[in-house]
Amino acid sequence: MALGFYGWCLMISISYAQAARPNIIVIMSDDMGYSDIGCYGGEIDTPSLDSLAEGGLRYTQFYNTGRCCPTRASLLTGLYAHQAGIGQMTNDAGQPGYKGDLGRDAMTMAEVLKTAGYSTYMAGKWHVTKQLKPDGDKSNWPMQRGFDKFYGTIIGAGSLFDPWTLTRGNKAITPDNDEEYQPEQYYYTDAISDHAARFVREHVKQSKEAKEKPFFMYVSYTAAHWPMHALEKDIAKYKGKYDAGYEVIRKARYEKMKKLGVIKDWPLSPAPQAWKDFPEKDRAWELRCMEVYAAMVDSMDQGIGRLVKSLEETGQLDNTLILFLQDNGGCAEDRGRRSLANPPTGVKPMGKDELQTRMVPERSRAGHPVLTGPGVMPGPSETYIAYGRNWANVSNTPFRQYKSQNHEGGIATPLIAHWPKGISARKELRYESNHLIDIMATCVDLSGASYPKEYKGKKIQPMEGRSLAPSFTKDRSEERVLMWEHFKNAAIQKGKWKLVQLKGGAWELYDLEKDRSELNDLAQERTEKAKELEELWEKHAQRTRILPRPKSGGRKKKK
Ligand SMILES: [Ca+2]
Repeated sequence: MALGFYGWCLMISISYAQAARPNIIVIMSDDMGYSDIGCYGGEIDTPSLDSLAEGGLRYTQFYNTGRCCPTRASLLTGLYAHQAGIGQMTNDAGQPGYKGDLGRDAMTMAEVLKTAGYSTYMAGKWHVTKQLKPDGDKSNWPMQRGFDKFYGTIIGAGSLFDPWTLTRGNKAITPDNDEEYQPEQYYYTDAISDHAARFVREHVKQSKEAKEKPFFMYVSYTAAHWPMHALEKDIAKYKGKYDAGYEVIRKARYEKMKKLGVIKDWPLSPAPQAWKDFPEKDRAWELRCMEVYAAMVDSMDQGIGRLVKSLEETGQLDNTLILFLQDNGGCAEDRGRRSLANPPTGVKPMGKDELQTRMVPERSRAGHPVLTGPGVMPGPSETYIAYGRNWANVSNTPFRQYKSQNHEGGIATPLIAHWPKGISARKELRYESNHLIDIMATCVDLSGASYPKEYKGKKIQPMEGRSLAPSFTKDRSEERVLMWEHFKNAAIQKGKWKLVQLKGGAWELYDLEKDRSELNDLAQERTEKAKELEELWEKHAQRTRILPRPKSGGRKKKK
């Protein structure tokens, strides 16, 4: 059939539009503070991320939800976490916002981008379902929620040498029995990076038709979530780096951040403990915790470097939007910071096919007991230790509070955007306020997808966010309203004002332009503003399924 002139024009414009659509890669790390990576002020060596920032944009006011699973639910769906069904953890706490399983009236970015012809890949941590059993219901696992390929973990935490719920596609595997991936030494961060790079190479090796499709990839690291597990070669690089103690490192970061422009001249929030007050006998152990933490971040950055190289070598880098962000702030949890009362005895090596069934293993695959507490030097698989509150405070420089809370220390994250073909800015900063909900809107915008109203017979909630694309050129001035809630930590931001409460306590009011460290509470001074924001929070809380809250409080008993 002859196409005629207009037919040809249409063909050309369609193929141009398709060729112009970028690949999209969202990289997220786990339990890291706003100041950890080099281009946001940290002393940790992150040349790959720094180079992405040099070639693109850094957003200085981007927000997550403050905790692993709600952040992933929000990121994947473009909704607030409660709307996606995961306001707290991945257990069913009863109310609609707290089902602990990704809702069916929400779509993942992979599902939406597939409707626009994208190939979809994922490597890393899923953590948006309560269904963990390898022989159970997998309807909310990555392969059933829009991904063509998946390598990673279904649950939120575990050993980095023997991850709990390690899965390829839909199949439970162990580091020892996975025929497709047998590195010299298994380390989860490397495994995630290697699979991300492999998916890129496999994508371009496909048939010509398949290769011309753009792809979406979600790379969800567990670095640097506890336990402090890293490879000795990476830890060695940081030996002695933190010997000066918390205050010196924190001050150096603070000054560097101001110089970089990622913070303004806000005061430095107080620290929970001075270095001189930390017990001298345990200082070598405390330093080692931070050295391993830095090594975990370093190793992730090396992996991101390998991913970028795979894009370069396959000619994909120029038309790939890479976004890097963190899922919540530095983590003050004290997991593994006390010695075991009864260390396991008589443990045996694990068989090749024996699945890891614990978040905290009692033995390594080689058959050594897993130990915790001061004196047990973290790093290897036979240890399970968090880096603790004091280092988390350093990670969160200059902000207050930690992971799971809605003060800036809990919810502020770097966001790096790199896309040579689509972002002409180089090494620029953006100061406007954005949130996880905006990533879906950005994907829809750039892919040309039309966001469905219905999917698989279910009505789909509309997206909450706005596309980042206009900010690729310059900051926008529109006044935004953003919401947070997690275990009765709550906040609302409207323009420069933020109302925030800790565990259901009194509302505090801050002027974020002058005081993003949240040290000067204006709630008593500006009562009308506080009241206005509180009413707005209540209104949005009804709409976004924060309310009604679970009757039980919703916490699952510790295993
Ligand atoms: Ca996390």
